[in-house]
Amino acid sequence: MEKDTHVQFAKEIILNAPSYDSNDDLLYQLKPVFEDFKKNEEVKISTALNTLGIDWSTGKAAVPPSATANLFLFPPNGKLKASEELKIEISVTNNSEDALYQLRGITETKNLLLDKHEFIFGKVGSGMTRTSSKTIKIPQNSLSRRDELIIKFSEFNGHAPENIKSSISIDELPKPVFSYSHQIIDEGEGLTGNGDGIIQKGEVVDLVLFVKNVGNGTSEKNIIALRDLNHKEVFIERGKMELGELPPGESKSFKLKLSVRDTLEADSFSVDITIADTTFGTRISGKLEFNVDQNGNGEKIQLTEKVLEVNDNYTPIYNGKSPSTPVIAYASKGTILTADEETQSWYRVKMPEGRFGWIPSDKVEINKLAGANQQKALDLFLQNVPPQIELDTQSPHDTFRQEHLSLSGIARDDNTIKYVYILVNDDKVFYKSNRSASEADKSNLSFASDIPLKDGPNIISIIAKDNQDLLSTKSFVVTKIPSPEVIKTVSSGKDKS
Ligand SMILES: [Ca+2]
Ligand SMILES: [Ca+2]
Repeated sequence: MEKDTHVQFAKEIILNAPSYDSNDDLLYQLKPVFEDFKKNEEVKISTALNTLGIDWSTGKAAVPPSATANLFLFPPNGKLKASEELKIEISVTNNSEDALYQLRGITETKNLLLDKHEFIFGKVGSGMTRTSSKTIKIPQNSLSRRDELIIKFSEFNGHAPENIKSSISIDELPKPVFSYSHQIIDEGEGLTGNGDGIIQKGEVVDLVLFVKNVGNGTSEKNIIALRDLNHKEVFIERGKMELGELPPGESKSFKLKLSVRDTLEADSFSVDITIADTTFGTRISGKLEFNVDQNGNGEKIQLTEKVLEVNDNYTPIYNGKSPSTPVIAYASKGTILTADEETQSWYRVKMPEGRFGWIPSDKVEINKLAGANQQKALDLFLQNVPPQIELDTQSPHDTFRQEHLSLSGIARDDNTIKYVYILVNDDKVFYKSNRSASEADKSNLSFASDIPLKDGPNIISIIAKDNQDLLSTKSFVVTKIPSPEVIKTVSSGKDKS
């Protein structure tokens, strides 16, 4: 606190405050205090810069010196990816007889990350070249964008070199996209249940959550949150978990204990789920819904040992012995399954990781020739997959000085796209519904729009929603620079006299 310049300054004023009649008087009387303070601060700055090898002295130049400034960017051309480092190096060469004093440069750009960085050169003597550089790390989650970078100089005697400029183009990193499925298991160690895959009152079941990364980037930091369980008679063991690293195309599963009290009267309950990548901010949110069977067991379950062959393609395997339970896999024609329990109209079949599913008995034949070892692991069916958005242009952000941006692409879904809309800085500029699409076309929706741009950065977001209300967003920044102002060339005015 004592070292803080403002505190020091205030202290100085209070200690030196004389009696006064008006504010003007006070300011007049305090002038020497201000001057002293300024001088002291200048000495401090000067000393600090000196230790960095910068000469912060002042002086007069008889002849306005001429200097040339150069800008070097690394990577060259200022093109880089998010998470990489950008090096800005500026050198100033004094081509004249007299020195430049307290020379410094400052960056000016619409990309706030790169804006207002200072480059201190100090005194640049005749024929000398001084260099100053800075390295800036682009955050992993930076959106794609291209910005103009201007370096503005200032010098003690007003003899600053002319502004120099370039552009910086950042490509975003591929992002993770989550999809998920769930299943309950109501029979096994530590569980209380009848094994029919349907929740009844009084059961303690495993809730298995599957998360798959269907995006193109790895998720490193993430969180799964379960919230707003809508019944007090239901208890879920954990509300928050970390997924851990999840590369593209890979999936992970979690088991949580879920207890349903005997006193539950409702025939369903739900819990909200959010899976979010904390680096990129990509997330998927939805509801896990559970039906509670109030009638008890229904058909009697018996142990069995049978090898089954699936009759048709796309045959659903359900979580429980009811078509109202979630589908956990689809089996193709000829798939061999092993049943360990049966009722009159259902078989319970073995699934990977000690799980099980149910298939209607009229969808399979008993295969006496095949062995139980012929059952192959069935692919997990992803119950909740968000839409994918593809743009026709690779780098729509790589542009300047356009009044409009023509943007087109397609949104695709594993099931049905509801609509696509486009935001520019939170203003909706485009909307297209898929309501009139035929059954064959409902899984995709193409879009095209001429988007008006405003001066400065335009954050453009394309958002697609599917029939499960799952959202996908694709965002980038297009910076529109107004036509360059006509810079007046003013003669220096300081005549040699
Ligand atoms: Ca059950
Ligand atoms: Ca979907």
